[in-house]
Amino acid sequence: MVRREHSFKPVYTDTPLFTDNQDTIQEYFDCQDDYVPASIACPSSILERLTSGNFSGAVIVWGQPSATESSGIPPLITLLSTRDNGSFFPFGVHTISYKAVDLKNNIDRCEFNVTVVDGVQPRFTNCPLKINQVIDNDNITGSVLVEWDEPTATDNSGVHPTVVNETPDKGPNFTKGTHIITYRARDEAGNSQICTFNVVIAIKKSIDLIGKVATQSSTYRYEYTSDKAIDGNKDTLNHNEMNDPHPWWKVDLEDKHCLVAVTVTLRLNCCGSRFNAATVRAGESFEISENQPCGLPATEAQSKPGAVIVFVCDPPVVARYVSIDIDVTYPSVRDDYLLQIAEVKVEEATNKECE
Ligand SMILES: [Ca+2]
Ligand SMILES: [Ca+2]
Repeated sequence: MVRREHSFKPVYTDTPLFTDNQDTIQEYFDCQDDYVPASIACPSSILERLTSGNFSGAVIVWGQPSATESSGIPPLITLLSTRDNGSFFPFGVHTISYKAVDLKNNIDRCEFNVTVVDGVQPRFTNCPLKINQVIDNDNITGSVLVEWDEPTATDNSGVHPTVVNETPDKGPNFTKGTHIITYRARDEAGNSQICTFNVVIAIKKSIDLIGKVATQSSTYRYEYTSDKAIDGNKDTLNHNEMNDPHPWWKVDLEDKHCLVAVTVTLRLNCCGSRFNAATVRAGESFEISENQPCGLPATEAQSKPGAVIVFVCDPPVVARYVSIDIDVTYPSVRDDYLLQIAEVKVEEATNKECE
């Protein structure tokens, strides 16, 4: 039996280095005074949280691990992980490990974590704008169908976020008032973004136009004055002069109203096509050209004798004046264009959707 007393550290080897008198293996140590085998120290774990940009991970750089042993010859350091220092790391936790091997094939290992966190909110690619709807004053259900395109969203992670409506869904049960609709998109990391819009339901009612002051660009004959378009009688009508270069008709509502629709009933028995390209305007200006159109100009298909044509003001418009004029520059306008209107109906909202 060999007994040694030294201040060295043992190093394990594959074969016995010596035996005792009975050929019994007693020690497997290669004993070298003051030799300290390889020792490696990894950098601290890294936490990277993205808060902006459209990236699904991040490029991560860390400091090289340090390794020592007592001979003064640096151990060989090898990266054991598949991801390199300075490479792209997708969101998640990645364990990085190294080993150090010294001249005597002593091995030491170390590891640390690289964690990349998605802190970027999803982004809505479409979110409806304010929706205005009107229901008639005499609607017995008091509700109206409202529909919209489903909002959609994307996320920097490349994974589609979940999109959930947290408020009333589209459908037939919208009652008067302002309804705030909120959709929420949430990514896998829990970041969320909202899409919100208002659905404003107005109860519409007609403004009594009888007795209001109406004017027009020209009058064909005395029985076709401007007031005939608002006298409550569909057998009477206004009528501009033939060859009026820009026929128009206008009514003064006397006060400002929040208008949602203007309905025009054409002369019953004749000449509907003359109304083609007629434009309804509403606004606060006495000059009709300064007011915004409600809806699109009348089409040839709409312009029939006795036709009832609805011009929707969407969004509702604050107006004191409502006018109708022919856009004489319209490509399909006829040579004999002029206004022959049996009745005009103007409808306003009763709540505050003009605000
Ligand atoms: Ca995200
Ligand atoms: Ca009339």
